[in-house]
Amino acid sequence: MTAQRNQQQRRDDDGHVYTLKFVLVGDSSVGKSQLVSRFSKNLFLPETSSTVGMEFATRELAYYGGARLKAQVWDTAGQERFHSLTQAYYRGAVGALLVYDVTSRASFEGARRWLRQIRDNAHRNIAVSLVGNKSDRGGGAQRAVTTAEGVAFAEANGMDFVETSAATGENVETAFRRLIMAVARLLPEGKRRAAAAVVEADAAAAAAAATAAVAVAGGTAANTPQKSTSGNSEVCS
Ligand SMILES: Nc1nc2c(ncn2[C@@H]2O[C@H](COP(=O)(O)OP(=O)(O)OP(=O)(O)O)[C@@H](O)[C@H]2O)c(=O)[nH]1
Ligand SMILES: [Mg+2]
Repeated sequence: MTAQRNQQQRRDDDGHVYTLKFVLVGDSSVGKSQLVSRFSKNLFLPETSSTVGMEFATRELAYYGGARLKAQVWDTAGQERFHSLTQAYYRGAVGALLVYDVTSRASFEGARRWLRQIRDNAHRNIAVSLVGNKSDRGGGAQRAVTTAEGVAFAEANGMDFVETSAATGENVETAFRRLIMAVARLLPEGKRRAAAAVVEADAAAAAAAATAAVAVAGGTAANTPQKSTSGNSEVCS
């Protein structure tokens, strides 16, 4: 892209940044933080510790007709002791990823409770997608929840459904992008076009992310708080 076009783009962008807030919910250890890490930085850090409080990462997704779209993805603790934070967490959220672990029956049962909490605390128009994470472990005896059960639960509650692996990257882009599209359908025309571009813009990048090998940054990160793990993520606790 020429310098002239870059300049033009910067001018066009002025005042046209659409920030959409998304939240992740689900039991502790289902992989919420790893999904955010995969989506925002294409990284998987196998030994990270449980989230304390809440934090968010942002990722800018597309340019379209002078509009920029920023996904602000909020991640919170699945642990019970942090549940008093919930109202602030849901405020302004336009989409939610409801995550369970396909190798944990308890986390799938827990998803019902999380869905109730979304319905009780979030805006009534929030788009909710059900995500069965750790599909890389779902091929054998470790699987505790079938794909059909995930589909049935999602259909019964008007949710999109996808199985993902934060470890391999499989379907992580798809999960976020489909949720963004679901939200975009509820937005005014200008924002809708911007969000539509998200899906079209860098399909190649999405495919690359989906097949990316497990990336381990700087060896193991045991006992490292998950806050501020990249330049483009921000912390709010
Ligand atoms: N095999 C596999 N392991 C995963 C995957 N996603 C996360 N994990 C592992 O599962 C554990 C929990 O992941 P986290 O992302 O910290 O879970 P969380 O949902 O954020 O948990 P809380 O912060 O306690 O609510 C970690 O050991 C991760 O490495 C995945 O897709 N596949
Ligand atoms: Mg976490």
